[in-house]
Amino acid sequence: MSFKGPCPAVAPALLALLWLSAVPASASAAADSAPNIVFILADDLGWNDVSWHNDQVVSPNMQQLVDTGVQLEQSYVQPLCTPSRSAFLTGLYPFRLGRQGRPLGSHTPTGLAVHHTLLPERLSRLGYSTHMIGKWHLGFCDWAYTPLERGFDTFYGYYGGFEFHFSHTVSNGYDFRDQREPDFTANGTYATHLFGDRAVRIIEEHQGSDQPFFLYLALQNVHKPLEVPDEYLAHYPEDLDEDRRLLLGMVTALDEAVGRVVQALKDTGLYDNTVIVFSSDNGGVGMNGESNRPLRGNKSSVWEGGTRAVGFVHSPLLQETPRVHSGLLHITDWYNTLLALAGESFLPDNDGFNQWDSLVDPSVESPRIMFFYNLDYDPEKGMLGALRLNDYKFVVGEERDLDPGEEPGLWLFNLTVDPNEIINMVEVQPALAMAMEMLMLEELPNVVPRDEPDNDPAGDPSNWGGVWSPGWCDVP
Ligand SMILES: *[C@@H]1O[C@H](CO)[C@@H](O)[C@H](O)[C@H]1NC(C)=O
Ligand SMILES: *[C@@H]1O[C@H](CO)[C@@H](O)[C@H](O)[C@H]1NC(C)=O
Ligand SMILES: *[C@@H]1O[C@H](CO)[C@@H](O)[C@H](O)[C@H]1NC(C)=O
Ligand SMILES: [Ca+2]
Repeated sequence: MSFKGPCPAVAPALLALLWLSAVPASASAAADSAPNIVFILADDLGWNDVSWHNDQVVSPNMQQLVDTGVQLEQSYVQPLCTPSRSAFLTGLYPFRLGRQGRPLGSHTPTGLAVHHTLLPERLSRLGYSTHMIGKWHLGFCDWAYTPLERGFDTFYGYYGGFEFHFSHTVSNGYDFRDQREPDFTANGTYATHLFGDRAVRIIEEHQGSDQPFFLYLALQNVHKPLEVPDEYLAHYPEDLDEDRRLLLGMVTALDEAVGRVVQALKDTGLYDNTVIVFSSDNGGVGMNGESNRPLRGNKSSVWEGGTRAVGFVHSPLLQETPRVHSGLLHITDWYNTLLALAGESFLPDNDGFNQWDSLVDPSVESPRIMFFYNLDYDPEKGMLGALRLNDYKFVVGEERDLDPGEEPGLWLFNLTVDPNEIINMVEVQPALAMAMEMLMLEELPNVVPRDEPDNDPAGDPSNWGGVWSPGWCDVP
């Protein structure tokens, strides 16, 4: 089974390009001792919400990592939480998993299909200890869907998609666990502080150990509801839009947690052999109209504002830093990239590429030239989604964030000259538009229908002592 195979119906030039992209990834030689991996995923952090894109933002710790690391400027994710997290942990496009649609709700009786081996399980087989902190959002109606059954040795955080940051409740239930047990001691403490504390503790526990670790730190900030301890607001002018000020305060709190992780790595002597990756899971919601500026669109859409993520890699193992990396990278790439880094010599066949060599060495180009922003089929609307091929992006049927009077249709953009998706080239380059549409149509038979069963009241916390809990669905 090959997911990257080219399609015979396209022009020969395109075909040649695609063959290039189909060369199997090879694992690079692992470091003398496998490095520790810290993967930090921010929630709903927008393009314009970090200090390296907007000097109003106070994020000095992350800025420091960017200033001494590799800033990712062409790093793409899915438009929403559950799809991005599914892609990260499987190396597969969400449309292969039925997860290309809406994020999972806490009453939804399903989860990330259990027959896929997730990244932590593979790292575990390579000798890593594996830790997950923060937001899961890949299903919990049965224990089989939860982090400790999917390859993580430890879990500290919440199962759902969002909740209040101090009370750890959403709707009528509490959602916060340490391993498998509800942890009521978290009640009243800001989640990002708790997650920072736990990350520091895990790092300290590894001091002096020969065993490498993988820490997946899925921070709650800056997802709504907008809540942050007052101290972080002091960094921003009082006359700023109130929501904007809260959101930026949440960025600064997130930044502090990142800084504490780095300090703990340095204090324990683990820093020199650690790779830190940072990414947002999707673009900002854009309620205040500026979080992804100047990109078009917001979270939930395939426009750049929803999918072009802020991110960086920082590690003493990287060469010729600082630098800005403009090679194409997709969230499915981390699976094979991190496995290669961990010393895996037989990388699985999935939608991702091993990007490690291109991240380490500026003379190595990204192996990726194309990716699907999303792909889906709706019986009434037909094909939906977007495809990237080198400079070009082809969009089908997007309904969100349209200009006044604009209808969902077909768009073609040369992002190299038009990164904000203003000039539709469909009429100017119809052959290219058609070839890209063909590539999407060819892939359409591989789209697994959305796995979106109706909510099940059996999952309601009123049946489970007021806590969102597993145990109320069947696993197919
Ligand atoms: C959390 O603490 C508040 C204030 O003490 C209390 O009212 C609430 O019931 C607690 N929540 C849970 C789930 O224990
Ligand atoms: C989303 O982004 C656009 C910019 O493309 C902005 O004008 C709009 O207000 C945003 N929409 C929402 C729903 O926040
Ligand atoms: C996209 O625009 C850039 C900048 O003008 C140009 O160099 C490039 O050739 C264009 N891409 C294609 C494939 O036409
Ligand atoms: Ca998100």
